[in-house]
Amino acid sequence: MKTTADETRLEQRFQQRIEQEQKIEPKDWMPDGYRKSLIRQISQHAHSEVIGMQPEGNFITRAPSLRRKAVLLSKVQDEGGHGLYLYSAAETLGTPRSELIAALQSGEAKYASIFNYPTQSWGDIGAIGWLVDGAAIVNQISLQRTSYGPYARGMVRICKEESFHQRQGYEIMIALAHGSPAQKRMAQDSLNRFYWPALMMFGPHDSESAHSARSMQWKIKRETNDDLRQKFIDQTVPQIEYLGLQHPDSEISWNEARGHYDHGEIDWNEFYAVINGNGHCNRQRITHHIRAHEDGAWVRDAITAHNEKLRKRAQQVA
Ligand code: BYC
Repeated sequence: MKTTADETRLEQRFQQRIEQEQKIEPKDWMPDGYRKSLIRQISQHAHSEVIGMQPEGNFITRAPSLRRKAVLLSKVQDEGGHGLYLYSAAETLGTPRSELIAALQSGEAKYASIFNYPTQSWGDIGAIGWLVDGAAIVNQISLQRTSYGPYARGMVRICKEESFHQRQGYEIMIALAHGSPAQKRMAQDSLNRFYWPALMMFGPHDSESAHSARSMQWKIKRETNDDLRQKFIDQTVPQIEYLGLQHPDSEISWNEARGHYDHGEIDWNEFYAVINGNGHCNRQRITHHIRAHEDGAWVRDAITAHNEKLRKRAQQVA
């Protein structure tokens, strides 16, 4: 049995490895809190990818051309793939996928608040690719350096795909913003509705963030919520200017001394209402997930039966 002194030594050694930028791998010793925090963050990240398929999936049958439809279909499929890499990464920490999915469906586990907003127009598909995937990339580039090996490696591939997603969204916005007056109005309306929720994707202010301090110490997170949000705000200003649209934040202004844009405040009441289950689409998203999951039960059963058959055959041969 391990004594407290053994535990302390293990923790010190663990933290030393983190400081030396060594990746932590599934079979390595890790503090319980590190394991729990990773399972929480990686599984919520996976849930976000999968639930995030719904708002865009809503427009696959309504895309304005065959090309747009093919691109959107492929993008939404990519998101499902990201969910699968991330569930696999979470499973390496010892929690089966069925438990992770049960936590999503019961409301115990969160997913990104942004996906509880409805998609109302084709412009929203542009705004999601540009702003939502754009915000996700800013976060995920930093997560490529996260201390847990499987999560970091998953992020490298995800970032490559997200960069295509961001461009497809911005390309839609360029077409609309430089199109007819009605199309330009559509682009502006989508920007207005998705800008603030995109900023909320980075989480609460650092001063309010329950997990940031520990996660930064363990290098699960490499940059804080506010620092990442500022990066996104700064990169988005010239993109809005290029589109010739009006910035949704009337307080946005360049601060020469800080070398960053100053900005208005997020509506935090709205943020907390949405993450606590009271956004426009929370119930709809989970109901749909449960239905799709139940519809897919036969596929999981078939895979289990097939694996069992292979296992028995291998046993016989042996
Ligand atoms: N929405 O202490 P904090 C995509 C929760 S999908 C909901 O700062 P942390 C895409 C937080 O979980 C990419 N909940 O937490 C897919 C915590 O609650 P719990 C999604 C939020 O973990 C399809 C509490 O608030 N990306 O790209 O240190 C189509 C306190 O927060 C949110 C990721 O998931 C939120 N916005 O930092 C298109 C990135 N913010 O767990 C696109 C991975 C906070 O105590 N995750 N909460 O119940 C992260 O980087 C971090 O988990 C966060 C939050 C920055 C999100």
